[in-house]
Amino acid sequence: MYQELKDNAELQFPTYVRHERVKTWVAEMVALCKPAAIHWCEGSEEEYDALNDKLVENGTFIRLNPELRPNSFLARSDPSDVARVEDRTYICSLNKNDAGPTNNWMNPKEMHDTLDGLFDGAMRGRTMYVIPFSMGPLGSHISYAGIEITDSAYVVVNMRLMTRMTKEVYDVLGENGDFVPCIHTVGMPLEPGQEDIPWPCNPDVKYIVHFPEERSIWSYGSGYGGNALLGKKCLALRIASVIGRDEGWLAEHMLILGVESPEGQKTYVAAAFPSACGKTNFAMLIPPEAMGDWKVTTIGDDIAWIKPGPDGRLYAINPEAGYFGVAPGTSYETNPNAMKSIQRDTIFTNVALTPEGDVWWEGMSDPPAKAIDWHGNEWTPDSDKPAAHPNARFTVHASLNPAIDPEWENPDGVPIKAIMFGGRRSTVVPLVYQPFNWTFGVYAGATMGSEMTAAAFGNIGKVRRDPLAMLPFIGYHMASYFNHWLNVGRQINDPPRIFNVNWFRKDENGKFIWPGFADNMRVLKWVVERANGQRSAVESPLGYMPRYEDLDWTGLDFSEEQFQELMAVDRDLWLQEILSHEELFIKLYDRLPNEFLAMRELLLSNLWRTGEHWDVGVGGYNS
Ligand code: SAT
Ligand code: MN
Repeated sequence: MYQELKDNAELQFPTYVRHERVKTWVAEMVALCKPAAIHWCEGSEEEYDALNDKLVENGTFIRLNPELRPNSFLARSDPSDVARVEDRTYICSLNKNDAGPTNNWMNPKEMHDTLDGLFDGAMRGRTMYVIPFSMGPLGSHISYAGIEITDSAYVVVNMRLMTRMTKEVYDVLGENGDFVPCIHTVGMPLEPGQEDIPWPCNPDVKYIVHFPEERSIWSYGSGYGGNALLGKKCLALRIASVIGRDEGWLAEHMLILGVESPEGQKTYVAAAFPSACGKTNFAMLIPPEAMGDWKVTTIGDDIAWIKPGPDGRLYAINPEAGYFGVAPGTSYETNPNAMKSIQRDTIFTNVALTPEGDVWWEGMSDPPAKAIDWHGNEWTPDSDKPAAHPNARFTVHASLNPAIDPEWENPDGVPIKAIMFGGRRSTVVPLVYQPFNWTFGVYAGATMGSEMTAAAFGNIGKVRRDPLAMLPFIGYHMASYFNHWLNVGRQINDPPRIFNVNWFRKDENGKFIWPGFADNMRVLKWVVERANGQRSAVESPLGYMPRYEDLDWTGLDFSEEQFQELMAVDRDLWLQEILSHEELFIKLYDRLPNEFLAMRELLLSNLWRTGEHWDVGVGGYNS
């Protein structure tokens, strides 16, 4: 339903909106933002097509060649608006310490005053869209509804691919169901007669704000990704982590995949890796043919909501309905399923345009002789700048993934048997180990880290601790979050087995030792069999480890010496590693679980017991 709002026109509500709080809130936002029109989104295909046409007309979208990429579009953002802005992201809890030392905080009242000022008239000359969406299958007891108000049509069409956006959400809400109000503006009102630009945003002022007690989200000034598609990181992680803390479940930055053995045994695994560690690739992995009839299917590639079930196991859903994947580096070699998913009905942002009207990015294939880069300028392979922005993205509905798991929309979720943690570490951390129990596993997750690769972070090679890959996404005190994980473990009698992996260890010449990608299936197979109690292991100082003969090497030439090098535990390096865990713990001291200090002591005692250099070939007891 569409209504122009000239001269104090009275706001009309669609008949299907029967929820008083929704009506009052939308009316308040109209009064504050002063849009020229309001569009109540319903989620239909006609609506989607019409908005895409409008975006093409406005110059935001370029329609790609329909023969090469049917019903697909390219958007180029403002060069200042290309990624999440962590330094402009706030958790405004009443009590500063509830946000903890890893989050930006401002007093909620002060922040509301600031935002009221910024949002006053922020949508002048624009249409306000009201987007009803469900994170998770509609009506599932694990799902949660949100309503996003935005003045960006680009956000609407992306939300339609990334969430269940439908007016049926209002039926689920009824007259007083719970929802998370999300308000977003690009922060660029149009004065009378002012022409719009393809990517409106506010280059100077940005705020991504969460009010955990109110369970509301306010976002100002950016139109890009997680800053603007508020169902994703803002709702499904930051606000949901608070709801999960209060209600006894987990909102995690994890992919979920299914593994089917040649015998037909199905096992579900969740995994947390920091950004730029190949989560989407792992979620869509195609096992090496030589290993036989193993299958990997995708439930989700970024976020998992995990709840204890009545049988004492943990069940997970993917709250999202689509993928917002990094394009550069995606190819038929690295991720064939992703390439097949984006052949049609896809929105590309900040990739290059070929002369044929198709897309290209670094790492996709041999470069085209010429292209138009993400700035809209002519580009050739001789250019010294990349054709696609390194954070260029594709947005596509999950149903187009050829490896989608048949249970991906099961409202009860899937039972999680194993949880994997991993970072990008060129030394120290072995290819795979299984911490001794849930508590050790939570410690491993809490202390995971990645070496910084982007020069922008400074200190290339320094380890950035990214606990459970949630550093930018936890909505409360990080150490309370560790306690919450320990608590969840106490409430289930058959917790998933936890594993730590590192695909990125290098040899003394700086070369990756592990081939990665499809061959990660070899590790995944061990993980799954171990979680199902079908494999013995060796006890290392860090946890249980596979011996060389425990991994399936069919079709891969990988020597026992190489394996030893990948798995070795060097005591002196681990002593430094544990010292650097301390740096994190000291920061989180006031709420740190006592157990973590005991874990540290046990790790130290193990390392001293097993000697200077522990190696899986010589080591340990079997168990
Ligand atoms: O922009 S998103 O937050 O959706 C993706 C990311 O930066 O991790
Ligand atoms: Mn992510």
